[in-house]
Amino acid sequence: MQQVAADLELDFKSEKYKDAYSRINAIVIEGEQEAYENYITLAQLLPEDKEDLIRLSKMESRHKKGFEACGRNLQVSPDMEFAKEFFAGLHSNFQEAAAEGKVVTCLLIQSLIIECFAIAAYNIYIPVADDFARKITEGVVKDEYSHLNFGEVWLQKNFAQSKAELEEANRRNLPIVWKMLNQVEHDAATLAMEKEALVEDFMIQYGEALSNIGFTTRDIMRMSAYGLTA
Ligand code: Y39
Ligand code: FE
Ligand code: FE
Repeated sequence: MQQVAADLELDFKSEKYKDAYSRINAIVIEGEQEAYENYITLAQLLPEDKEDLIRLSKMESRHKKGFEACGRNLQVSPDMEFAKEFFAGLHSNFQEAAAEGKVVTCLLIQSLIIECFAIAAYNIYIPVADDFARKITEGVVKDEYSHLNFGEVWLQKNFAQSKAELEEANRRNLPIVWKMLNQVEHDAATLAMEKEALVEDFMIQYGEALSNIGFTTRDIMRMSAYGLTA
């Protein structure tokens, strides 16, 4: 067994671990599936970037297969119903934005918020994962940085005309992320993933992304405060 997991006395075969894993694993599988669909939708909205976006969507479907294998490896069946419900808020906001052609909102939801959430979760999971899942997750997280980068580059190029829509989309979607984190806090802790560490990593990634796009420190402080009390 890997050292960190051994020190924490994580028992990947225990009923308690597997029960929590049935929800966290499902969230990740559902998240990867939604990310796959979201990049296909974005490819339709951004014909100029179609090739890149289809490439990202294929990466997401590979990630999904990898995490399905992680569940099977621990003999856990993912609670997909729970996971669908977990993503419902971000899912419907993305769908609504896509239907209105609001590509900036779609990019904020998928390429900034969801990617930063994934990066934080995978970074925190890697040191406490079982050997099989750790290798898979290490490969996946590298891809997620490239997905975040796609959103940053596009939004940075189009910053002036996107700024107001980004602020509004942040205001509407960031509180949903805090609610999602609160909902999984207990299960994440069972996997030795602490909520404080997840919040910290998320805020670092998201704040850096907003800065790369062109927001000032002052903007970032104001935008980050939304929904912290959710
Ligand atoms: O872009 C992506 O691949 C993102 C869809 C994946 C999201 C994974 C969401 C992880 C949240 C897990 C929370 C565990 C505490
Ligand atoms: Fe992914
Ligand atoms: Fe991704």
